[in-house]
Amino acid sequence: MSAKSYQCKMVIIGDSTVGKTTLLNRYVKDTIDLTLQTTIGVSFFHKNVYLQGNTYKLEIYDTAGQERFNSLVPMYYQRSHFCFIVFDLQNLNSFQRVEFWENELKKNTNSDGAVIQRVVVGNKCDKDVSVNEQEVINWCKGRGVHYYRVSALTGEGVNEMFNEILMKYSWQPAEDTSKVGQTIVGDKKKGCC
Ligand SMILES: Nc1nc2c(ncn2[C@@H]2O[C@H](COP(=O)(O)OP(=O)(O)OP(=O)(O)O)[C@@H](O)[C@H]2O)c(=O)[nH]1
Ligand SMILES: [Mg+2]
Repeated sequence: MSAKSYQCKMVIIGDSTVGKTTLLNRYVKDTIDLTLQTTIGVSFFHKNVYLQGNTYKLEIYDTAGQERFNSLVPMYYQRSHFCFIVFDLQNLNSFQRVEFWENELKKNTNSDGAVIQRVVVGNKCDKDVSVNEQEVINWCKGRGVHYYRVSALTGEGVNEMFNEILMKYSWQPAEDTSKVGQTIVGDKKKGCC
């Protein structure tokens, strides 16, 4: 079977300081920047991943968690395959805010019937966890949302999370926009595994 290439759009949301940018730096560059500043507006990450003989071209939008940027974020939900809602396992308030972010996502999508896979991410699992994770698991189960615990600082669980969501969950690839050489984009079946 010939190797194929798929395009996948992702967006990452959640309160300020939960570690969204650090998580993407860890995943995309396998490094973290301890002098990192709060994100202003939105920044963009790109990564090619090779899994089971196929290439996945990821476009990932890193959004600002600060309230003053809230109105900017919804435009990045459009045509996304996955939305990561990140909270800080050390900060109960950031988990309580996950519901706010999920509602924002719901309010601003579905006009075209597209399904976004929602992934709740508990970051900073390298520190003493103060959020009750059973509550998180129950919250996610009740809503059909996937849950992962990771540490952007140590890298624990990060690659595993991205690999698993790409391979395990159903997502509809983007339209074919590149058609370069032998690359076939956009014919991945729903329900990939
Ligand atoms: N201990 C620990 N600290 C982390 C981890 N991830 C991020 N941090 C720290 O948390 C702080 C905030 O991280 P950012 O990645 O800037 O947070 P953000 O969610 O992008 O924040 P905004 O851009 O303001 O929305 C930084 O001091 C990071 O070093 C982690 O996994 N463990
Ligand atoms: Mg940031």
